[in-house]
Amino acid sequence: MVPSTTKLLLTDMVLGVDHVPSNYVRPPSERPNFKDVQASDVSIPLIDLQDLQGPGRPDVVKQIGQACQHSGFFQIQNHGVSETMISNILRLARDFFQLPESERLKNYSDNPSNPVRLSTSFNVKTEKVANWRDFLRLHCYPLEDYVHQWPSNPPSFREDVAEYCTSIRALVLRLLETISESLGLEKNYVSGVLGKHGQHMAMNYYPPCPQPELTYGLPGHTDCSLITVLLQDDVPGLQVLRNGKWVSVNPIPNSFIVNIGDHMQVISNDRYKSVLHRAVVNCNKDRISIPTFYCPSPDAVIGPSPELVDDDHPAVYRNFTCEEYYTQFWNRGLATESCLDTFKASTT
Ligand SMILES: O=C(O)CCC(=O)C(=O)O
Repeated sequence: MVPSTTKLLLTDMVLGVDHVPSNYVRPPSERPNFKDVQASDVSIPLIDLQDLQGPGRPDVVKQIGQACQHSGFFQIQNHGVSETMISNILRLARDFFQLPESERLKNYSDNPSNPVRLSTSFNVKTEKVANWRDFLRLHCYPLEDYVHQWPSNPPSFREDVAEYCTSIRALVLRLLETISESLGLEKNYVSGVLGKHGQHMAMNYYPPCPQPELTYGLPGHTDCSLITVLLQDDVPGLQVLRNGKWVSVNPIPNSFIVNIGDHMQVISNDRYKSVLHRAVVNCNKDRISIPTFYCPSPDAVIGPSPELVDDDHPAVYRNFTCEEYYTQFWNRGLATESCLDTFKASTT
């Protein structure tokens, strides 16, 4: 069957394909290589946040600090976001991607700086090989600046997503306090250097793929965020690089996956690592994931915390504005070399 090349979105294009079109096919050396992936949940710590407000707090802080240092990723349970809200947001995302094409396309944009953007792959303007993903990306903080621009269909979209964003922001702020403490910093330190703060959310939709061994939902990348809080449905797809091996993170119902992003790596002066991860696809089931990227506002200046710099730990990065970083991130496309290399402190 000949795929329709006239479709803007993968969701509509896949209806007619029984093979992966050539513009999605990775060169052999860059393919997912499923037989080399470790199937394991144990290497990504699962941390219970129940005790964060009680006498057990120092232990939770320690667990989070160790996870940030050694894995760059951890999973959380008892995080305060209700099961109802979680199932509701996953259903809403699915409902959005099942809307008629003409309704979805009202939100289409290929401009990465657009605060509401339904698009496909990663950056269709710059990339050479496409990714097996459609996504809706929303700016979410402050809510009142953005909600009125969000999709109005499904009808409860704005209200439900706004509630979800508010809950996730509260969770992120608790996590940032904990992470600050785990670095030996004052608990409001990280939140205090972010300017007005920024919160972006994506709803990723990965349709079933006839040849998942040839392509990615998203290839290996690190996140343009301080931390990312990811919700995934019950279909596996996320893989994390650990000790040079890709490890799949199998979904645990009602948990979130938290990872350190590039900006936290900078603030921590490389103590905490922004780790490569990727999303693979499969031939049977579509998959939804909903990452929230918590970030500094564009005018915020980010650099290593002075308290984490000394003669034994010289500053690894120069100070830079997040605007500079965002421009680099979106223009270069997803790549396994970190975008942070450009922001390294001069050693001369
Ligand atoms: O779908 C996933 O599990 C990962 C998503 C992701 O890494 C991203 O949206 O940046």
